[in-house]
Amino acid sequence: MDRSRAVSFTLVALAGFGISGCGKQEPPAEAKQAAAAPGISELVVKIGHVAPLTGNIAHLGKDNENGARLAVEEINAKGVVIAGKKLKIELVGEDDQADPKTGTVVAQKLVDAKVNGVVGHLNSGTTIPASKIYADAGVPQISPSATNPTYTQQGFKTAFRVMANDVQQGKVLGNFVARNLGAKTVAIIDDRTAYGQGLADEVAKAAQAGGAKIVAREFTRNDATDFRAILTKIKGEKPDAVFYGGMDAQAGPMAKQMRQLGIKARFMSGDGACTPEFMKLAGEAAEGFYCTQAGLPLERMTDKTFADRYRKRFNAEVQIYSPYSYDAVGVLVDAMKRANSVDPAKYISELPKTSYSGLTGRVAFDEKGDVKNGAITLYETKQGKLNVLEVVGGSTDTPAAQAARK
Ligand code: ABU
Repeated sequence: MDRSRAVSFTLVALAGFGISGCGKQEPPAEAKQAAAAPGISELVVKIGHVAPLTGNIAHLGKDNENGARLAVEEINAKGVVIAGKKLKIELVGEDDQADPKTGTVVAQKLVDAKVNGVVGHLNSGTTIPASKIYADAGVPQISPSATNPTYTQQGFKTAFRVMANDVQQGKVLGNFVARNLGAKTVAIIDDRTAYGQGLADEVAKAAQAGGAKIVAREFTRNDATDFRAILTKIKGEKPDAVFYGGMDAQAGPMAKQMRQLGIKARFMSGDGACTPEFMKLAGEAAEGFYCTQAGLPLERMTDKTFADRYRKRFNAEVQIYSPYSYDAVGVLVDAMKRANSVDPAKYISELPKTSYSGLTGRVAFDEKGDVKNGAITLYETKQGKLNVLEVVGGSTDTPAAQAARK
């Protein structure tokens, strides 16, 4: 049986279930759909989405889910046909609370629910352990935001990522602090997560290669709010720059506490803190902050109407990763279309051949499942705004090039 459980319901099939009155019952929700669309043959596909929807980065998790939901709604409205049936995608959302253990629990829940593919998770610390569960079950997974390189280095045929990784991001940050800012001494703090610690290590390597000295290496937690003890230690080292590997929920208050303690060093972070939420939490202390995003700036993406459609649908602004979760859904459906099947066992072989014209540019994967030509954008905060300083790498896909391919 097609493991997709993307059961195609026709009235005849539905009547068949009704008449027999025995055997395996299909889920009532699917039956209801078929009943609501008499005569229309639908192919119901479940796409799982996982991110923290509670806790101190729920704003980012909700943004990821919104991006995936918008893609699902638009694809459903378009009426995509696969194997002669109209695709009806159901988004199955789960909350992993940014916790690695919960991440594996909800991953197993999605596998048990027979999802056809997964977009997620948000955090590297949840994405990496969950990826083994999806790999064992043969369920394709695309993370829109987990940047730790390990995710795609485990040899899983099911693991893909649609944004650049922390080796690329760390090089840009480390190079910038040492060569462009001319920092001779750098203090580094991380939150001991797979993302925060991994990125901090990459930044340290690149900064040292650029001639800077790492004068302090401290760590905190991803639920901490008070950083004054480690910042006081760092102040004694008088670093030219402080880099934080972690998320906006910590980076915001950390920026404020640095300034309160009179630390004049430049403050930097990666994509997890390169967000509107950081700006809100840090307030005036955000001024002079440098950060990177592991992708293109929103205004340089291929579809300039995305932010408006998002705002209209969710009454909220794009945070950071929703364009990538939007594209991740598109990439899964594109592979299903080319395979003419929603069965993971059949469409998975199409994913490595992907050449998808997405909102975030051209999506194609290297042999590990990492996006090819991932961009890194470097930002500086000036007058209360995150301003683009430089875009390094990235695939460009202009509207003209897209039109030419149609
Ligand atoms: N990329 C930063 C946030 C997600 C993560 O990799 O943990």
